[in-house]
Amino acid sequence: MDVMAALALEAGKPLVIDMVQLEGPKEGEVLVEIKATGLCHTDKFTLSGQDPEGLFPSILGHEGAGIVREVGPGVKGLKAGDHVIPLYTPECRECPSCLSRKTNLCTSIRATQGRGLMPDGTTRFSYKGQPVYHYMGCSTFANYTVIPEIALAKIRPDAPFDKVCYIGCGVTTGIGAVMFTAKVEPMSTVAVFGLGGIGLNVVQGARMVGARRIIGIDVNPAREAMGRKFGLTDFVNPRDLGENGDLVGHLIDMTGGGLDYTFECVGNVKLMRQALESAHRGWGVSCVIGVAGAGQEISTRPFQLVTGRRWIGSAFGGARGRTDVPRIVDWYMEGRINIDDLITQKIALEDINKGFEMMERGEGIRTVVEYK
Ligand code: AHE
Ligand code: ZN
Repeated sequence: MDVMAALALEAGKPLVIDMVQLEGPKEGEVLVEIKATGLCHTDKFTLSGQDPEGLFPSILGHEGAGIVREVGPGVKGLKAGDHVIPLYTPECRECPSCLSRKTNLCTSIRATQGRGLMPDGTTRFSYKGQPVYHYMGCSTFANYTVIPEIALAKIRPDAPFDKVCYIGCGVTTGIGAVMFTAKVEPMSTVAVFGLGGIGLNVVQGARMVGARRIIGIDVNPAREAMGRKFGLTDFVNPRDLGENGDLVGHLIDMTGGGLDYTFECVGNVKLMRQALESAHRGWGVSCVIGVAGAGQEISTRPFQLVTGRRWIGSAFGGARGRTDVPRIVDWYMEGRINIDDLITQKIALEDINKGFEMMERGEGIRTVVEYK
């Protein structure tokens, strides 16, 4: 079938909006009509050419929501008409990782997913007769896509696509890192490095679990007001500390010894070190969420770890997608989490490059593409 897509033909070039061809679902796969998709920094990162797994030509996008239109042979848990959120971290419930109960990083299809292919090693998309790669197993920058059943969370039918698509990445990544990965306790102190589309969700997650102090750190002063709306109690702009300002020392002074939990939400390795070193001696936990460019490395003095700080990381907020994503949709529908105020732009697919330009300029928090 012909579907409309934003194609990433080459690294560093704008996306091309055009008709592409999509084959129907094969064994264990599902055809989904995507109704809305968020634009995430990771799409921009991969488009820039910095993602070692980045493949071209491909159809990017991994933060979507839509409706099942057709199921392939062997699909048992979904039927046409079901509302779903694609999962770049699937949940097969059968692989050693899923069965371990120690991680959300299902391994059953990770190898083919990382090579831009469906589990059988082929692609469903093509353009001008040439294969086009899938992206993160989702490819939500197309109005129809094919996704394995194990990478789809079935959600309630009354949830609005243009809001809950954000649960497909940013919301779950931020709130989940607090609740599922770090397991922040009530009355904790928390610092959030980077108040963007992930960081603000860390802030609201920290508020939900009853953190008593939530310090936001961002070089953009406009983020303070938004942060306070989501639960920030303090805001620090590192630029206000002067050229050689000591951010770590400042945070340690503010908290009388350091934070119980810190979260790095930017993907900047210097910030990751500062986040670790501003965690409290003896028990502070620092969680890396931001995705750093190819070849980047983190460092600190071993002394920081010997003295009891723990450095951890979180992918998709530690959420088991098919189990946890429908619950998070419920939280939104019950008014427990705020997504509406984080979606600052809604655009048509034709304007997707303008959406990425706005992201580049740091304008707004989340842009959502709504398919007509
Ligand atoms: N090549 C990676 C993209 C980079 C990456 O690390 N992605 C994060 C999610 S960022 C969401 O905005 C991730 O958790 N990936 C899961 C994994 O298994 O690598 C990719 O995902 O394709
Ligand atoms: Zn994302």
